[in-house]
Amino acid sequence: MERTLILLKPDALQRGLAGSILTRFENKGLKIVGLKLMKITPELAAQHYEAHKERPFYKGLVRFMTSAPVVAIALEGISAIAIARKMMGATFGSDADPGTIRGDFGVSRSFNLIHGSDSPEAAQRELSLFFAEGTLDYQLDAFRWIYDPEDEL
Ligand code: D4T
Repeated sequence: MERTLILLKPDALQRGLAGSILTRFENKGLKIVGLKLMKITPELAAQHYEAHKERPFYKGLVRFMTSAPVVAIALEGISAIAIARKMMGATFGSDADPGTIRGDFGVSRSFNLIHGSDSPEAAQRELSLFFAEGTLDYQLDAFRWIYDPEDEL
């Protein structure tokens, strides 16, 4: 089982898409182990996007991410990181395939609705940034029907 950090960015919440996007992850069979509405501080944005510090879009990205609340979500599942990334689609809505979150809900080349960790190392780092208090351990009864225990768990 893997855990990954998802952020529903300010445009997702302002456009009333947070519920629709969360529903996609629930429908897929990913387990919610953390969920909160929060405002990202400039300090947290700087830590989260440290790798992009020198990129020309960095300032605008931090401004956007701190401009309004986001929904932070921790999801659990087998290959949760890769599955969530696939569901998100390509970075820009204009390039993302139909059927993906960015492909279905956006066209922008900067307001791209959602963030998802891109590796186990990134997931661990980002979960500790956004869920410093930890995520939840509990039994999701539906997992009995989402995974075949004989070959998957
Ligand atoms: P995130 O990190 O938000 O899940 O997006 P991606 O993993 O798909 O894309 P990324 O790391 O390359 O970019 C991070 C973030 O910066 C914005 N961005 C990116 C932008 O505004 N202009 C740009 O030219 C690029 C490359 C969008 C996502």
